[in-house]
Amino acid sequence: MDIQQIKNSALRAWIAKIAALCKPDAIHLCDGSQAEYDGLCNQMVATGTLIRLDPAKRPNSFLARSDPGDVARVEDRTYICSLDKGDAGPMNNWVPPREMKTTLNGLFDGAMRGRMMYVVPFSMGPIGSSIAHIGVQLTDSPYVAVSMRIMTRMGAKVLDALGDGEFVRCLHSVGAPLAPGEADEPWPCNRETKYIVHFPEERQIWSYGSGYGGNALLGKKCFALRIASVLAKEQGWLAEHMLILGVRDPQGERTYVAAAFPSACGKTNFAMMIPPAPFQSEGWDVSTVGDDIAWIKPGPDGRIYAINPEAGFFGVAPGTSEKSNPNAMASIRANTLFTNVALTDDGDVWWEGKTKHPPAHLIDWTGKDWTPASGRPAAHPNARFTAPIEGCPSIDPAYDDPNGVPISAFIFGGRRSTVVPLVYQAFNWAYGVYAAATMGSETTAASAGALGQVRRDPFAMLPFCGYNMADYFNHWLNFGRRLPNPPRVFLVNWFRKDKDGKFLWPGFGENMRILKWIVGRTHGHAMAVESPLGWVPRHGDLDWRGMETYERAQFDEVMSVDRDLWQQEVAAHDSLFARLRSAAQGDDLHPGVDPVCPVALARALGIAV
Ligand code: TSX
Ligand code: MN
Repeated sequence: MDIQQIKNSALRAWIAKIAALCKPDAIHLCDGSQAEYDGLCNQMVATGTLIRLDPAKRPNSFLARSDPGDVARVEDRTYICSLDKGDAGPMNNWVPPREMKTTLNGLFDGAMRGRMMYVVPFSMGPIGSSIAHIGVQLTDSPYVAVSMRIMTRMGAKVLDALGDGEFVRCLHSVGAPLAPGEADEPWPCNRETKYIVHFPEERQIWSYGSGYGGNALLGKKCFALRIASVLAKEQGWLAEHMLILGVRDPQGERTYVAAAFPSACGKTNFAMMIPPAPFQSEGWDVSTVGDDIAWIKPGPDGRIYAINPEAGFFGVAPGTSEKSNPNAMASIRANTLFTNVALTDDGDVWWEGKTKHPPAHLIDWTGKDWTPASGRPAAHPNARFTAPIEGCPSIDPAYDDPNGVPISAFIFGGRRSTVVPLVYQAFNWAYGVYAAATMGSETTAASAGALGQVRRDPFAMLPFCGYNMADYFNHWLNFGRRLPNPPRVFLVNWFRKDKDGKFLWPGFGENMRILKWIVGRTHGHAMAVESPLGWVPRHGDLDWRGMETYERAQFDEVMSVDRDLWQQEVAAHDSLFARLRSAAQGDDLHPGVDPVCPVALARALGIAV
């Protein structure tokens, strides 16, 4: 396909402008075909960027090993460059947009020398859906181009749908221009300089220096969360870091819920959950609409409708197994791009937690020989699979429905070994917003910083909100006020432990018992009692079939709330809000913020503080 064939004149002009700046050797307009994908993968095998896995064991699948310094999102290099600093808020890095443009224009000048510039038109959401939006990514990374084909609807059909319409401009370079005749690296990137920059008013993303995941696949965190959250606030919808799942009851009625969890809480596992045997044989079923991002808009009937803007899974490999997530394992059986996992001697992949016992020999994620005695992980803890959602056995029948699916409940959760009970239902929308805003999760070995510290992650959006977090809370409060029958809000914690450090709840498929109660509550037939925190199930309000050996005392413990600990919890909530409040008050350029006061809200709700 030729650039001149593009009908959208603004797109043609932008491509020409960026090509003049970045000076690539040539331009390739991606049509999104299988032949194009195969060609790019073969080319990357030839240059050493990809290793083809054994076609019998992993058909049409590849392994990539990144630069060891380019293995995760770089939050300290991520910027929201709104015109007004107050619009970025205290949780985002900010630089005046003009100053940042000067810096970036310098970095991108000639950045694509010696490389191809790929033009990647993509739709976030079903093509033509009124909830979907279109972006175009310009990138000098073929790895990114093929990843975008898995993770989004990509190619010529998107240009047809775009017509003369608006699109989000996504510019990406690995930031490693080649001198004439210079040999390329298998994973080019810029080891010194990385910038992940959002210009919300201009609907633009400029990403420099990294080829990895959320830094480089700009449709995902950068567009579908940071830029889309700004669009959503302006236009009255929600762009959220949420999975979407459907629960089919034995009568065949499907109830959809959206759920937000911080990282390392098993979001993908929950999205693909398999109900226990007694539920299955009765006709209960859980289906997957998405595992990471939800775009949610009010419909003409007063309900709210969600789409998954993505078309694939970019999941953490370590910990994924036939035991923890059989649907994920089936999803990555073929047509999958693995990054930073270990390579087995027979051309397959392995990672920590995939099997109980590791193979006797592997090539680790850095390309070195590895044995169980090596004393280091074989896969990087943030190793990933990139796989099309079509390969997922639990894919929901409405996954591709342009109308989206109606959301009946929101679920929020974190990893808390103490304090927070297994489940409670918020008394009302405003209280649900408060509980989601004050969500916290304990750091794990996979996250940076000290182990077991509670880190506040409001709505699991802390790294992904493209504007002021206080404005975001207000947007949520307003969104619910405008709905005649807002979704019910639930809080869960699968990770409560006893005094000996043992998990009090088995989790995984057994979470179906909580999910069934949640669905029952949204339809007004499941029973509950009022507690200081919210509506909670009594033992008899949950379906225990198949789990009769779970002791009543254990349920009481996993549901228990200690008054003194909860007071400390509320004090921690208040210090989070104080951060937002002082930032708003200290910034006289931005007087419009109306911060939420948790203590006042808690008192109004009758919680002792
Ligand atoms: O994903 C998890 N979920 C949600 C599943 C639908 N994990 C894994 C989190 C790491 C990403 C969980 N881990 C869950 C959970 O519900 N619960 C736990 C804690 C746990 C771990 C092991 C056991 C029990 C609980 N093992 C036994 O009970 C034998
Ligand atoms: Mn995520």
